[in-house]
Amino acid sequence: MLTFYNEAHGQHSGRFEIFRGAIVPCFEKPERADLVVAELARRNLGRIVTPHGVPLTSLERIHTPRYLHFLRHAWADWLALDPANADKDAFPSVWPVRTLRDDIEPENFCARLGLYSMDNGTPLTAGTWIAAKTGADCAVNAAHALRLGERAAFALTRPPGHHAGADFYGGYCFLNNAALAAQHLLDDGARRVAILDLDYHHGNGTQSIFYQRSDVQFISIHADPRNEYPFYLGHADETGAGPGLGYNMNLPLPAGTAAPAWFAALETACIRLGSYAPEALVVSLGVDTFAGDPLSHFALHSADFLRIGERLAWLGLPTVFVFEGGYAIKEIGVNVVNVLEGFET
Ligand code: SP5
Ligand code: ZN
Repeated sequence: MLTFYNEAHGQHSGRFEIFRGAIVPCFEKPERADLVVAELARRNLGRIVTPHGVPLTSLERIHTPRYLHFLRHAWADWLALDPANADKDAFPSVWPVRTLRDDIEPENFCARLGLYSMDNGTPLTAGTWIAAKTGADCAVNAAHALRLGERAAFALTRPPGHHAGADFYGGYCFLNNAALAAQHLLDDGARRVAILDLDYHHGNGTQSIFYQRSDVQFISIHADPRNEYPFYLGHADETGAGPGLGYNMNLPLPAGTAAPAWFAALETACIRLGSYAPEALVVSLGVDTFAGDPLSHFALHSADFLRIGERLAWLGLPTVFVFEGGYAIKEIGVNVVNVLEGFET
């Protein structure tokens, strides 16, 4: 399978995140993509190429100009506050919840960090913009490869994307790579595109981007948000709104879910997908459903990832895989490449 990979991803490397009052090393780290690219090469799964840079107008198909401007200039603004910030990551400290106003963009950079983010688990670093941008390049190039005749392509990106909305970051995500790929497929002429999100966490960003639209179907299998990040979205009763009503499907599953129940949900997703009859598919490929994942509480095993790929291939659709979460470092390469190999065989 043709893979788009850009080593600039390594420039996004957070120092730490905050978990239950403790300062812990970032789970989302450069090694994740390095290990997947090494496993891809080891198993000879096809060409690994560097993407062409896409224009900012491609990103504006999904993200607001205001948010992109913020993100592009964030590091310089952070340094402008205090040159000593150079060796600190930027974290938000105040958010416009409920009765607070979000219609006026504050001038203060720390306040703008809060306006454009959803959590304090996502460090913004010196290399965040370049990494996120070249990651988005991978996603858009992978989508474009389908028009150039590939049956499938893989965007090996990080930071991941599915928690990022049109104008906010969070959950380790800054630019919504899957949404950008889906939009590019539409802009290339597809009439309907489906996004299947298999990451352990609900893809709140992707859902919110397409919630009112019928040209992109969003289906997600994930941990029940009553007890898992992102907590405030991902329930089964979220089915879309306005013209998008009926084009959003959430399949939340309880902690401890293992292969039988997970694959039953995948079957439900595939049936809904088939009835939508999309012209292409984007898979948000998180492997944090793995039993050994340090953040998660599902119990898929490495061999199960081969079966996922086989089932997806059976849909018979031109497919873009976009890398999302997965934090079990030792097995991350095998788990991701198993999906791709299962798809190809
Ligand atoms: C893309 C993606 O998978 N984002 C996930 C964001 C989850 N952020 C919350 C992390 C909570 C940390 N839990 C640590 C558990 C250690 N036992
Ligand atoms: Zn995840």
